[in-house]
Amino acid sequence: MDDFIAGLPKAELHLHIEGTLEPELAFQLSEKNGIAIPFQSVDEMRAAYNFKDLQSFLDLYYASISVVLTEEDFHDLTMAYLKKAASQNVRHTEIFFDPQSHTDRNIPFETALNGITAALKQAQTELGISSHLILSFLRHLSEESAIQTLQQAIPFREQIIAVGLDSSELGHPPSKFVNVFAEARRQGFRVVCHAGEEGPPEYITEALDLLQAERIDHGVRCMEDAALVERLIEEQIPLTVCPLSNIRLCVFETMTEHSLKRMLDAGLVVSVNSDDPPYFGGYVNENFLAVQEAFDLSRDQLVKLARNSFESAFLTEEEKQKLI
Ligand code: ES4
Ligand code: ZN
Repeated sequence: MDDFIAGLPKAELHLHIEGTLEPELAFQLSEKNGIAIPFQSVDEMRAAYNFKDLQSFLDLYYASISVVLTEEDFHDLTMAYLKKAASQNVRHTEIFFDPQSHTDRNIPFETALNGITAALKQAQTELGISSHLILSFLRHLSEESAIQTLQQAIPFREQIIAVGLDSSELGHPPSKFVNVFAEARRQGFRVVCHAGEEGPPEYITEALDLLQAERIDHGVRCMEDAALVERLIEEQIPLTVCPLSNIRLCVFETMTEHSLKRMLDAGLVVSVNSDDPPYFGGYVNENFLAVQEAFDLSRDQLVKLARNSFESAFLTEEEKQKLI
């Protein structure tokens, strides 16, 4: 089954570029940039990837990105992920970046954006992997801060396909961001939203009704609301599920309790993604393997999950056909 999963053409639609920082690169950048990290070794850093909930992970995620400073650093971070993804037969990626986690430490918006987009272009040519970029607002910050971030993105409108919403979910519902998402839609951005990871099914409904989200990130708690599940199927709203992330952040205790199989059986458009791979113990193939083992998924079910990833992407039918 390992070989079968490895051979499947896949799209990865739920991946935070800041969350792809491997400890080895973190130490290299720490030395190069003279920014200390609170760990003695790569092993000690990896051992700290032990989380009790989303917030305990986010605290380390925001602290760790402090070593990434220059355009070249953003390029190298992005290129390292794209090489890994291409090696796993990922043909297309839609990558989140969190500009506020950089502008808040006085790194210009365009430093992050230019480094990331340079790597996306290089990987298209050198690795044959295509990519889109999604600007994600940090939901623990104010809507005003999100509006400022959207304004910074306007000159780069053509390089960013969509806007999203991530970070601490509980207490920061989609309704907090109605105005900024309305403006983003007016500017022509597509819309996705993290919802129903730690937050209740009502946040998924808000993301659909108030933000007009076209795709839901995680959404695993939708199974608590039968009417919502019916709607998600009816409207064919894709859900980008990240199985290892959900286990590491204690959304589910064990993989056999994860809602992915029930979601798939219900007819929801679910895909498998890696979220923040070094932190959660695996890239996309490791995520596929973990769910295959937990649910004894058949080859047909694995093919369905991989096909769903292309169906859920912001690609034209013609672009999809070329990639599969
Ligand atoms: C995230 Cl797993 C997860 N959830 C919400 N926001 C995030 N940012 C990076 N990873
Ligand atoms: Zn995420």
